[in-house]
Amino acid sequence: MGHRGGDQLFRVLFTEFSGGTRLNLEVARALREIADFFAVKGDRFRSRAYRRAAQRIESLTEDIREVHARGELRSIPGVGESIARVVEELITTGRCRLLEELRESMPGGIHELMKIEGIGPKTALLLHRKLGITTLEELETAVREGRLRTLRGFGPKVEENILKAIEIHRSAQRRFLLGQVLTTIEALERYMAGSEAVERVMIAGSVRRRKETVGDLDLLVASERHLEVVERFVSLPEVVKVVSRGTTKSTVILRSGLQVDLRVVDPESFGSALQYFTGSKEHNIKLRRIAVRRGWKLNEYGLFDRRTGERIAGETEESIYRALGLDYIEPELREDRGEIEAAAEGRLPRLVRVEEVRGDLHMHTKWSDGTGTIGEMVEAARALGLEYIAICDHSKSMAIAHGLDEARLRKQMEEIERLNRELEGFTVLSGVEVDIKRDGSLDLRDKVLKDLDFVVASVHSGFKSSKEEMTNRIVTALHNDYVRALGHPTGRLILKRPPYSVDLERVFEVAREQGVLMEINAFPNRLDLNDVNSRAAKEAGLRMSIGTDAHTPDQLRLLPLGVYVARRAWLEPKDVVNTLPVKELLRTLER
Ligand code: DGT
Ligand code: CA
Ligand code: CA
Ligand code: ZN
Repeated sequence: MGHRGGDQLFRVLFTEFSGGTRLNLEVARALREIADFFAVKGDRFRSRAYRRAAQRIESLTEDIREVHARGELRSIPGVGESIARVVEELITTGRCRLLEELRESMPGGIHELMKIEGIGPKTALLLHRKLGITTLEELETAVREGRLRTLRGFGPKVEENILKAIEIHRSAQRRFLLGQVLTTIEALERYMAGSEAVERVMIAGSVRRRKETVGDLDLLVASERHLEVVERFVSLPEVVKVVSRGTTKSTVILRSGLQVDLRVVDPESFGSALQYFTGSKEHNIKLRRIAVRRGWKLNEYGLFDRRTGERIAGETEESIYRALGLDYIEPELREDRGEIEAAAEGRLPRLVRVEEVRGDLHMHTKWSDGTGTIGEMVEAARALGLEYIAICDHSKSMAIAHGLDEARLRKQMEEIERLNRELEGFTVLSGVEVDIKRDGSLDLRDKVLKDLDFVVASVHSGFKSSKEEMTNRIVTALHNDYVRALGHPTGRLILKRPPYSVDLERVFEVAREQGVLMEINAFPNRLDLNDVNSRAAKEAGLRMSIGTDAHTPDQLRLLPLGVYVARRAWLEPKDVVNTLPVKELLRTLER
């Protein structure tokens, strides 16, 4: 990926999150940074122009994207032709070449320093020249060692501010994987429920919607004794900083860097507060519009008649949706992707549920790079209430993962057969995660693939290939008669590696012809296919298989993460083969 600053914008623009004002702020920040650069270069005229434009955009009440869509960027005071071009580039690509060039014209990595609130190019240059500081770490150390106060104009107050800004920068930088925060949430909810003042406690925000990454946690409590609730909240053992403390809203930072927002509401408003703080913002905006059309008002306190002030609904979420003439919309669907229209017309899907999933269709054992024996995987799966698992170890070209060749795979199949004879009410499927080679051929011969219950084929190399090459490679693999599922179909690693470029439409089309399933890989940093692509796959007539890709027995607990993706993709039980009893599953797998 490109430059860090660019990435950050890119994320704001193209992840599901797209809060309007947030984009305005990001654009303004970029313009301001450009202004700072021009100031250092002594170009006061342009510096002032960019700063003025930044101010204007920051105070816009409308999303800048909408202004752009109408072709009216130039009508914003202070936005001339060249600035309009920069803004357009930021909006449409999430990048700004001018800014990137300016950054690169600075010595070393000091543009890193300028990401800290209060450090502009001038200060950054000074820190670099006088103290040789080029990274955030070096800056932090220098402050702690008291070296900054040797410079003119840098007192203890400035130092303190810099430290604070570094901390905030770090926590704002980070989004967390959903899988990383789920245990924290359980602990949080339990801790808060332990207070007598707490009547109800629930996590809202993106976590409740089960979005793949989350910016912060939004915890909601119903209580009549707000003060006690807040006291308990800020005394959480994991808290390293109390950002703000109030009787309706408080915010803390946990040791992990995770921010938690607490809202305390009166019990009769719990439903409307839950609805409001679950979001998404886009979903809520649309909902409010429906309310307004009926002469009502919807906010975190309830649904009210605008004229009489009378309360129409609010104690439960259901009451709100019902009053608005909508079927109840599950949190995972609340992204303004057509769910409100579907709810109005009574055609929402009946989403697949975690407890309907009977088996896990992708995992590794000691035979390749896993840590558990097959027996240990069985035990862990049974403890979770599953009825079957598919063992899908790596194939031989994955040498670092001790991938299996034909002979060892045969041995493993024998072990599984023996095991199945002893097991009652549980089945182990013989599978493999066979590597798709560069030319699209598979890493194991058909002779052995044909004897397996479940063949997952995956790409593990050549991520930089062209779209055409990658598409052909995968399509060739799908034509193999024994492939049953395409493993982690886009190869992305969340917050780390973008998907490889591949024509998914074509992949879906061929998969449908060939009767191949798409995998929803439930590993926390994969979730691949993602929600949007899984929904497209369903619409292309495909079914999915969910697999944890567990490498330890404990990781079998990740299965719900895959189900959350399925739910966000509008999938019903029939769209997910893991909901089938094992006999039916095996029948379905015979192509
Ligand atoms: P995140 O934290 O970035 O993963 O995403 P969310 O959706 O949890 O966003 P967050 O934490 O900023 O806010 C939680 C929910 O509260 C959000 O989904 C909708 C609601 N909300 C927050 N701020 C606003 C706002 O300014 N307007 C409206 N309508 N709703 C808001
Ligand atoms: Ca949040
Ligand atoms: Ca929040
Ligand atoms: Zn894999």
